[in-house]
This record gives sequence, C-alpha cells and structure tokens, in this order.
Amino acid sequence: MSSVARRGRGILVVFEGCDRSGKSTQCRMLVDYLKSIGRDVAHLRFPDRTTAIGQSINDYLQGTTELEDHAIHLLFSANRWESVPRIKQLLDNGTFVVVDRYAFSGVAFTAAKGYDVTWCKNPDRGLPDPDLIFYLDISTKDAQTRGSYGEERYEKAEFQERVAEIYEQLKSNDWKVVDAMKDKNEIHEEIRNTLLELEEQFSKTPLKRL
Ligand code: T5A
Ligand code: NA
Repeated sequence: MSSVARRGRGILVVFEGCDRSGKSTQCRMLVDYLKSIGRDVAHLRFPDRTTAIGQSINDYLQGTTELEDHAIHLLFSANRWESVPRIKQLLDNGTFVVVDRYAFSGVAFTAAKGYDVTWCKNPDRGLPDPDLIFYLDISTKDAQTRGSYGEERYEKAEFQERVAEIYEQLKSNDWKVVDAMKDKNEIHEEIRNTLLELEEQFSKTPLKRL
C-alpha cells in the first residue's frame, strides 16, 4: 500500500471542545486507526501534566494550589511551548501529530474568566498552527450527564457555558465542527474521512504559525 510511503511533512491535528465533549476518546480512536493503517503517529495532550510546569498546572486544576489568573494562563502556554521542538521534529519526520486540546483551550478558559481575548491569545503567538481543528460540539446540559463531570476546577455548568461562548468567537470557517452527541464510532468515521481527504493537501503546504 502506498499509505506507508513518506508524503512530505506530518499533519498537525487538534481536538477542541468543552469538558466531557469526547476529545480524549476521539484522539485515542484516531491514533489507533492511523497506526492500524501503518502511519507514524504521535499522541500529545495539553496540559501535559508530566513536566514540571505540567505538575504545577495539575495541582492548580485539582485545587490543591491557587495561582493568579494571568500566571496560570502563562503556565498553560509555556506548557505548549516546551513541546514545540518535539512537535516540529515529529512533523518534519512525516509523523502525524494528534493533539488533545491546544491554544484555543488556553484562550477559551481564561477569557471565560472575563479577560481580554487578544491578551489571552498573545502568549501562544508563534506556536505551530494546526492543519486541522476538530471541534466537538456539545451542550453543557448534555456534557454534565457524562462521567465524573464536576471534579476539577473548571467543571461547573455556568463556567462551561462561558467557555462555549468564547469558543464560538474563536471558531473560524476552517474548523471542523462535529456533533459530539452522535455515536462515538460515527464521529470517528467522520473525523478520519475528513483527515484522509485533506492529508495530501496539507502535507505539501508549509506549516504555518499562530
Ligand atoms: N485548560 C486546558 C485550560 O484552562 N487552559 C489550557 O491551555 C488547557 C490546555 C483539563 C482542564 O484544563 C483546562 C481545560 C480543562 O478544564 P483535560 O485534562 O483535557 O483539561 O480535561 P479532561 O478532564 O481530561 O478531559 P475532558 O473533561 O475535556 O473530557 P474529553 O476528553 O472531552 O472527553 P472524554 O473523551 O474523556 O469523554 C468523557 C466521557 O464521555 C464519554 C466517555 O466514555 C467518557 O465517559 N463519551 C461519550 N459518551 C457518549 N457518546 C459519545 N460520543 C462519547 N464520547 C465520549
Ligand atoms: Na480529556
């Protein structure tokens, strides 16, 4: 099969959406699928709780520490920046990079606290710009019915409503909006078909920056 042949750079795919919209589920399914057809693929998630910065973020999210709003925003951004060398190297090597949350989560969650969207975007300026953004669209009411909603800092209905409003402002025409209430297999098929359709086009286009 020609599917294993190197076709230029890898594709940067990002999943975004409110808490419990099914991002991690779809990332896993996409990564498994790409592996099953013989592609090189890396699975990243933000926050990356494994680094020193990520551990501070984890403590904040779990409520064991408090951090000033601007300071935690910058830590979330720094946690993405510390991955940039790896992301670039993977893409240069022709590896698919599938990412669970990215800069748009950073903006949506801080702006939902009432901060200026432009200020929120600034620290992430210059990060690799995703080729494809899948937005898993779910109402707060539906999200709340899913497992363990309400355990971490931002998992409150009223706050999630604000997050969804900011995502609406951030969304551009090229975001792929997916109905997150469909069956997970149906969603997966939609996502993989879109990716396979656009893969060749993106692999020949230079990576842009946010
Ligand atoms: N954050 C993050 C910031 O404030 N700034 C930032 O810069 C970044 C990057 C942690 C928090 O950090 C904030 C945002 C978050 O509040 P996280 O670690 O990604 O972010 O959060 P998690 O708790 O891991 O994940 P989410 O709550 O966002 O859930 P997912 O990944 O969207 O959903 P998933 O796949 O785990 O599914 C949730 C449940 O629904 C079921 C699953 O089985 C699971 O039980 N499910 C479905 N059920 C029915 N139909 C479907 N189609 C389903 N798909 C999944
Ligand atoms: Na998740």
